[in-house]
Amino acid sequence: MTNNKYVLNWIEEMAAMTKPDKIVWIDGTEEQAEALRAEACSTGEMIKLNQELLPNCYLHRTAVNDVARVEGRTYICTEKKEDAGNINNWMAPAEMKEKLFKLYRGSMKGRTMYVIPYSMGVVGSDFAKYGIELTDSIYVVLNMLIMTRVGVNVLEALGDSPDYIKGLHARADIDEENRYITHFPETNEIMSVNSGYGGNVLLGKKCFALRIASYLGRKEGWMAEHMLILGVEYPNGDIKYITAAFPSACGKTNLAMLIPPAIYREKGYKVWCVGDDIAWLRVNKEDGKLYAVNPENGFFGVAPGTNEKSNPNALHTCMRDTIFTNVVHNTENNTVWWEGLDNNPPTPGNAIDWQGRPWDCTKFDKKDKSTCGAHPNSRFTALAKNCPCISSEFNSLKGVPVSAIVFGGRRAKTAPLVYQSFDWKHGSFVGSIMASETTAAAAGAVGVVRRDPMAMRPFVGYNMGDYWKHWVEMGKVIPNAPKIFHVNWFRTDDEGHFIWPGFGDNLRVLDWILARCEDKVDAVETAIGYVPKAEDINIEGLEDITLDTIKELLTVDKASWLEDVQNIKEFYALVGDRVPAEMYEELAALEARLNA
Ligand code: OXD
Ligand code: MN
Repeated sequence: MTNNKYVLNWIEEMAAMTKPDKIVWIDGTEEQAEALRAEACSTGEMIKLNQELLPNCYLHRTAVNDVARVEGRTYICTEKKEDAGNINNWMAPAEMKEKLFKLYRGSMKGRTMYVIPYSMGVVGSDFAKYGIELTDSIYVVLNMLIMTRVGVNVLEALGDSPDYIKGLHARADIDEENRYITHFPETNEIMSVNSGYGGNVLLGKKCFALRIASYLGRKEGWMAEHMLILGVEYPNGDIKYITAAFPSACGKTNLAMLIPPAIYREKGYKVWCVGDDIAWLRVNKEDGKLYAVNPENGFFGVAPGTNEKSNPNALHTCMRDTIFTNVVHNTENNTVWWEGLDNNPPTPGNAIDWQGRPWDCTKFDKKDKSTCGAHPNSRFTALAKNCPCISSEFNSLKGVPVSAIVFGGRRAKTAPLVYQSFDWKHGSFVGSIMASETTAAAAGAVGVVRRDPMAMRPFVGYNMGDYWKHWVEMGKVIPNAPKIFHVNWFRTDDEGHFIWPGFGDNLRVLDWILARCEDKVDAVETAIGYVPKAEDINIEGLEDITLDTIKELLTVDKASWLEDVQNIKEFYALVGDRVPAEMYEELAALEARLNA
């Protein structure tokens, strides 16, 4: 399919090491995809679901020990340790490769190596970057066909250039002890071994579009961020775009596809989804604005909790052409189910859990994860074009102009519902101090509060301090920069209940944010930034929310912020000596304002 000698030589080298029985090039055609689906079903790797109810949908189960990203085994391999920084795991490239090559050697014997040429971004656009993933997993091929743009046209666009990202994935023995997700940003390489879970093996996503791309973005003057992109359409037809960063499993997919509350719908508001997870951002030379594209082609969404109320658009998106991973198999009608879908789980005798065992829904106990039918991090891989609210700009070559950047976290008390930063530099600081609770998307303890700057803690492909410096520097080269905000949907009352209704009602907050961007509404200056006047958050049609509730949601408790300042100092110390001076200036200024 190509004469590119850089590509051909590399594949030859990788095949000499992994020793597959054969090599198959993925051309992006439906015929080839269909043949691979059939093969995966014949070996039991996938189950073909009810084609009337769920056309072109399949179910896959990963190994029980392989259900989430593994941050502890994710490495950034730069020549110098300080270039990876203290937040990333680091190993010298030569040392890591020696270790990996032992694991790869002969690992594809008796198997097929698939060559997947793919593009992140629309092929041919200024944003697009190309990659080739070699894998011995049909599941990976079929997921990549949904999540990225795959095919011959990628190779044509690449021509005989060496400028592509090399990705090697081998399932090997799915051995946890020898699982490695490794990145070599200085040589454009990604190597993943001993996993079959999406986040570790769909190398276009977190590995390329965030870790490698963030490194490239710094080198080339653009940004790769863990952000959704959405457009709010006003009754007059104007559409304003927002990007937003939230830590994993804080409802990014739900926000990206939100349905406006009735009161907004009646007025003619609409929300359009451009992306739910990753944004690539570049300065547009013509109007000096920051433009965003979603480099992906599909959604790799968390299934549990997705339902007609929380996210009807996601639910409709995954009714066709979808691969479900680690959800419950309803054998009565050959469909799928997960916790939080509806109140009708398949009955005992008709249900197989994510581990492939008979499942009894009557034994389900919310507090005991082992009784779940679907794994808490079970997923749907679905095509963006099937989403009812996909933006008409989804395939735009130039991207969409960003009015506002929104950071968010899951904070029970400290952060108010929304506040605006004073300027870009302060906004970069606000991003750097983001904090949230850990979730099921990553292996490890759940419910522990941790700092997650820009929601990029697991995804920055270089030193976190340098990354913050890049943020500060970008602010100087965007003539018409977006305004930067912070939101917190998760504030709780004294009994631990969420105060804000969230979901579609979050549009009320986005509405205020966009009004600020257009200078249409005042705000109150506080120690942490600009906070809305309570009456400027539209609560029309909200039953349990009064002006006083909004006031409560907007309070800035100086004592807990001063506590937070101490925690931020510790975190900055951990990030180390490349924390830019600008961040310390902002931190000192915040502390001074809080003490004033
Ligand atoms: C994800 C994540 O998107 O973990 O899967 O952030
Ligand atoms: Mn994510």
